[in-house]
Amino acid sequence: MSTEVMKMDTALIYDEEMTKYKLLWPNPACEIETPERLMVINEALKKNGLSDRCVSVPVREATDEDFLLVHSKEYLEAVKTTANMNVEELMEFSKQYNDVYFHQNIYHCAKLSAGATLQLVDSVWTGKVRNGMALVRPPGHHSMRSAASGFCVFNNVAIAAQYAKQKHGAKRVLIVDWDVHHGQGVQYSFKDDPSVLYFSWHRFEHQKFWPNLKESDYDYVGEEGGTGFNLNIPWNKVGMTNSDYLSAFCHVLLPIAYEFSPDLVLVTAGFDAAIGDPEGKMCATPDIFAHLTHLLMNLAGGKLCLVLEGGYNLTSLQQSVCQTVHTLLGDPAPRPAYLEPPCHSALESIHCVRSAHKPYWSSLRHAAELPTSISTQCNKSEKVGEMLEKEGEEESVEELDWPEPPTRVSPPVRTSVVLPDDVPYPDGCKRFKLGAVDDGALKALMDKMEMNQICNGLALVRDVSMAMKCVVQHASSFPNRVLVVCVGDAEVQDSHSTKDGKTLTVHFSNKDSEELIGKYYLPVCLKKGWSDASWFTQAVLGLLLPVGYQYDPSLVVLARMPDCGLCDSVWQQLTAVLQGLAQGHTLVLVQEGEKACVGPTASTLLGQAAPSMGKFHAPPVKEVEALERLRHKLQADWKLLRNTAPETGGGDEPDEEFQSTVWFKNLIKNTLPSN
Ligand code: X5A
Ligand code: ZN
Repeated sequence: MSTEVMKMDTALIYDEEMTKYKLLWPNPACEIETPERLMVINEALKKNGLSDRCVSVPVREATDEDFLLVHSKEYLEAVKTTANMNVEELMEFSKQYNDVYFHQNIYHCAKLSAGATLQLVDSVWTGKVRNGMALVRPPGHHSMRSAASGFCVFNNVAIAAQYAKQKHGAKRVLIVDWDVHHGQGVQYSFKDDPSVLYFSWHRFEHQKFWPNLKESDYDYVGEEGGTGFNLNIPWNKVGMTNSDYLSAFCHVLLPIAYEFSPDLVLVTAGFDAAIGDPEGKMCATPDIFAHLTHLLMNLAGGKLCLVLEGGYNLTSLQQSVCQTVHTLLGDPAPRPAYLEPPCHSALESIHCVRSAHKPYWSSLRHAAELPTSISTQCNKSEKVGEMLEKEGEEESVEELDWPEPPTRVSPPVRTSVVLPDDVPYPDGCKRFKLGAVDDGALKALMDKMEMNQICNGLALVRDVSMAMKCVVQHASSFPNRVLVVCVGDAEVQDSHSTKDGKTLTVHFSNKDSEELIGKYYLPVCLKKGWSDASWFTQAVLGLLLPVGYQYDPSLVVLARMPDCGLCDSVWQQLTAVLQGLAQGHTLVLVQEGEKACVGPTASTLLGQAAPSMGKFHAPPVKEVEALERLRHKLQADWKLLRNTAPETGGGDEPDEEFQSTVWFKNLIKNTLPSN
């Protein structure tokens, strides 16, 4: 068993030179792509002490050979000539493409932009750092083999994916495109390539939004050998929120990404999907990027490279980038704010893409078919977008005000462990000194977590059931909520499932206890034979995580019973994703006999990436059906569990709209809705 602490550095790649080109003539479509974008990000990272905490990796110039991985020789040579053009010639040259401008210095910057991306891939792949971000201009994801497009000259991330395959032998690369525009250039590059899985969500509005392509819709799944390896979630309304994005991750991207099991993750990280952006007109707050980042950090053993794309509201842009970099560095994510139910239009899109991909991914095998009645032209009233339209305030998203994300303070102690004397202490953990492993020690540990002096903890206890009881009882003296996740067969006392909702228990066990289901007690069947990766995607990603996010606890208690039946990697993945909740305040209770899992658990609590899970088997039908019944029963109470749009005219619609309106008003009034 290796207790070696892995390198945990985060690379930051930036060069001021990339601020040295700009639009030289009037062009409303292009004026938002400014040098200030990079400048404000750089300033904000410095101001928040983030630059200093990262490893600064120098840029380089991408070579012809690098560009030719994706682009044609003719196009490359044509771009080279722009370095010697006058303004008039640059304007003429730009005209042959869509929404893009050239400048004498843009070719130079484009070489640095792609080169920075490749430097990042090199650093992460070789383990010099564990993850990182490249802050670049020009962006890349719209550019095609022989064409510039949408402010993009060369396709930085597409080049990086090819490069990772060819130079480093990467077998499977996941590209997550959370920019609000469709990266059609990336899609085209890998449309028939099953070794690159491309995921993009994007403002689409039934093809009315730029770049207005039919192939940006959910039913474009790739071609030939690459069929099933292109995932599009079209947003048909503006005003998408944190819940819509989290739903897309829990119900679409993550199950498929885990099944794909990439050995490298690249993010085309545009921040125009955040609130205040004039292009996206969406309403997700900057702190959502802390969660999106966190949720990607346990894929590919943590090998995660983010590359800047869009983002045009300078405030929202810098806040979002800071949230992202904090998370890359391992700082616990803030509690997710403003989680209202996902909107109808988002659920329609999610439903559509899940059903389109059902044939290709075993984790979607049970996904609902598309009802023939689904109206993708749904014109039901839709909260923010609709409200804005109704009030004739087309532009008001830009004037939105939102609270600045809370400052992220990491507790002085990351992981505290309470172990019997004969168990060796894992590296990097702090011994919680209080003598014996008893109730007193557990309570004191919880108090320190509550005071944010300790982030998380691990205790090896004689009787997990008893310890759990003690912990839950003690937590009831706190003002906030506790999520109890219990794995293995055990008596879970009735008192845990308090009616007031101060405790929510999710209990994975061998027993069929459907009759015990309640809003705050979720028994989930964990039969032998399905304690593997497919259990994780179905039960953890599709059920536990959405409920957990919506419940928004201030403490997570994860209890491991004897014979819990999970192998290390799955247990570690579970531990890792739960750390996105409760500001990372996780208390893990392990039964004494389960000593062997102390090391792996501690390493995950310390923020090391969880190892990839083994091979994916199709989940057992009976168990999935039971899980689906549970999800169905619960989705009235826990709306983030939904992965299909409720039938129109259904009972709870007006209520939902009411809630959204209240939420929206709260947001613009700069107040937090009470939970
Ligand atoms: C990288 C990026 C947007 C282009 C919009 C053109 N491009 N209308 O966000
Ligand atoms: Zn964009």
